[in-house]
Amino acid sequence: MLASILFPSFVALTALAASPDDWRTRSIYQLVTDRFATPDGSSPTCNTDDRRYCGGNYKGVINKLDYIQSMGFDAIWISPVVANVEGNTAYGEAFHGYWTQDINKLNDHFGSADDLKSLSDAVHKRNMYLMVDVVVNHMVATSNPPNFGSFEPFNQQSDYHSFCFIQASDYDNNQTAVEQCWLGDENLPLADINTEDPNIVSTWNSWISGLVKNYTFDGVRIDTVKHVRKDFWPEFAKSAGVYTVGEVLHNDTNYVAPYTQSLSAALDYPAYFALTTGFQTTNGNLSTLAAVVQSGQSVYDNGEHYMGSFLENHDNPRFQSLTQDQALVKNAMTWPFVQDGIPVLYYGQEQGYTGGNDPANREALWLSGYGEDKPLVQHVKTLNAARKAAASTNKDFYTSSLKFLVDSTNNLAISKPPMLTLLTNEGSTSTPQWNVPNAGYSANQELIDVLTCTKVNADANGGVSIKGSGGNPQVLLPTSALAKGGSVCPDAATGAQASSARSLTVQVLGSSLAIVLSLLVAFS
Ligand code: ABC
Ligand code: CA
Repeated sequence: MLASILFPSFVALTALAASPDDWRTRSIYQLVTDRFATPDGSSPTCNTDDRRYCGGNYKGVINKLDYIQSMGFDAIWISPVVANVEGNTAYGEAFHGYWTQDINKLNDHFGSADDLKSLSDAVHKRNMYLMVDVVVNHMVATSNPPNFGSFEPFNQQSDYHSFCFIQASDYDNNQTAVEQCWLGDENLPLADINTEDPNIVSTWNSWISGLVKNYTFDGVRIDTVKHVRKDFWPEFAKSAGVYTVGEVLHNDTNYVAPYTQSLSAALDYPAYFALTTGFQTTNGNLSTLAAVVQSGQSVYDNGEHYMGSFLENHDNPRFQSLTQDQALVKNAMTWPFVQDGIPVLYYGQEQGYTGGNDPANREALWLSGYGEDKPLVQHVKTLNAARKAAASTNKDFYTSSLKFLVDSTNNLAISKPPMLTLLTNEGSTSTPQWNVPNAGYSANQELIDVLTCTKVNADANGGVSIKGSGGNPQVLLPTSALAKGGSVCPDAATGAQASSARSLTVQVLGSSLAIVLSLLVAFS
């Protein structure tokens, strides 16, 4: 009896819609559903050049949740889930999920509706979040003109903007063309949906509301946001009812900014461009990254908070196809975990994958063997843990905005108390030097670089002056911010014992008790 009362109340608690504030404490693992894990743990060959389905699916993801969670991720972004065009096209099969044909059916290459619900349940049981990827801008056509009758539900020519391809020159000076002409090319046009039509708008709004509820998604990544008129988005986001993060593929913060007013946030493409160019060679300029981020802090609706911060994704060459200097790689990888927004790591980065442009950057992860002893897996694990440790000692960690205390061509010092991150693009043969006179620590405070567990003391004024080695980044935290017996530098940690597991149990029992009590009151 008691159990039957407790259990549904717990389920109801975890099913509360996740807001931007809920997401800001999270760390997201982006995966390509077809390429992450097979259901039976087998390792079929997967030649990225073939652009074919390779056999990953929802069951595979469920079986590998330990791998994701043990790196410290507490949210997952999966590929679009709806039914796509079947068979081979000019650019292969729709294994990535972006080639919609029917918005009311699922892509059964990834599993059944029940499989997707099982994934959602399995993710929630671990207190993780699930983010779905959605496309409202277009349907895929295998001919031009398209066979409009093959689309569901938008099966009339009048449901689409009249045909024209977006031209490269439109991107800078013709926003109407960006919104109303078509993506794709003659080989595979992306038929551009008439998102000005009120019936289509209301279909999309009820569709997203239903999708999120049906599978209990906690967040939505929205594709091709800049290709749909801006005033389409507020109602759509509201109908989703959860955190929404938009893909606005542009390098200018001022171009991206307006979209942060109607969606919870955007993927931080402007910072991405500065990040990759800043770290891909020893000649990059890190002060550009600082300038772009400072601009974002002032022009985005919530500053850089809630933005999705990433180094890699499925549309761009992997960072290790640009450089394999491991010091540069570690520095660049550190950024998303030490800034104001939400870190997003693209699957495979932790395994050192080196694929270039689409389709080479969509390698099967099973070919890596999911080794957890790899240096970059350890790097990611430490960064996730450091972020959580910083937040657990400073309740304002997530809500406060970072400051660049050093922003030179080759060195950055990023303060997000109690964390101080030192980055350099001088490369693995360098011995970088950071002088940060006003780091904000107390006099002689004992600090530790969590990446190497090397201790250092702040000076009498709370500043730090540090000579690094091997061009490596440093992430400094007070030793008192690390829990004794925790996962980060346990031998040096002086902070209180980790208690999160215990406090979660107390919370759950507490809320269950409250519900039992209110039931008793209701029935008395
Ligand atoms: C397929 C093949 C490719 C082939 C291509 C022609 O067709 O796989 O090998 O080259 C999906 C699939 C892709 C597929 C496409 C088209 O569909 O995943 O494999 O490519 O069939 C989103 C998704 C993406 C998805 C789609 C379509 C959209 O993340 O995975 O692709 O649903 C534009 C869109 C952007 C879109 C991206 C792929 O294309 O805006 O939403 N991504 C400029 C433009 C951008 C443009 C970008 C790339 O080029 O401004 O709008 O993105 O074409 C900066 C500037 C930017 C500039 C960049 C390159 O430089 O500030 O403006 O971007 O400095
Ligand atoms: Ca459009």
